Amino acid sequence: MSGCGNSGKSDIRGEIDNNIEKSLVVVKPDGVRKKVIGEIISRFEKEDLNIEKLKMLRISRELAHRHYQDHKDKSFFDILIEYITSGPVVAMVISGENAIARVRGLIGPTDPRKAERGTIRGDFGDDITVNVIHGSDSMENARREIELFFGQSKW
Ligand code: 3AN
Repeated sequence: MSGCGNSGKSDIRGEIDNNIEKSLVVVKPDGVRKKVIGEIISRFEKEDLNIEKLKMLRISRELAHRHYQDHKDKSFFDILIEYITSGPVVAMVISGENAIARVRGLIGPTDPRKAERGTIRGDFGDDITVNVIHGSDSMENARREIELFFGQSKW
């Protein structure tokens, strides 16, 4: 690294040295309906990931638009918003070494039909929209999403 220590990285308080990351995970409405919240949390805990924060909420249309802002021009955007706001979800902050990639590995690819058995989407997902769970795909998005769901907000 550049020899600047943790200067400029005070927001993560030196955790970068151990590759400790945080990921926003959301069990989507179909995951709640399918009664797999406990099973999903258990899979993360068995891999020694930490559940730091957790809450159940109904995602508003405003939060949905902000969370999925990168997809706003996609053909599936309206369907995605309908689906993610269709029932309660469980949002969590999960932390651990390389948590972002490890969580994504446990979740599996976006399309459950391409996901292996043993991954969360492979075991519980229906299709590319109704795919059980969200996990942050980068540190930048994780920070943005955690602030959206758990920051000083009104949700
Ligand atoms: P991931 O959740 O695997 O990171 P993204 O970020 O590309 O996938 O997409 C966000 C969400 O949008 C997905 N979880 C899925 O519900 C939905 N989605 C992605 N691609 C499609 C698609 N081609 N058609 C319909 N819905 C999609």
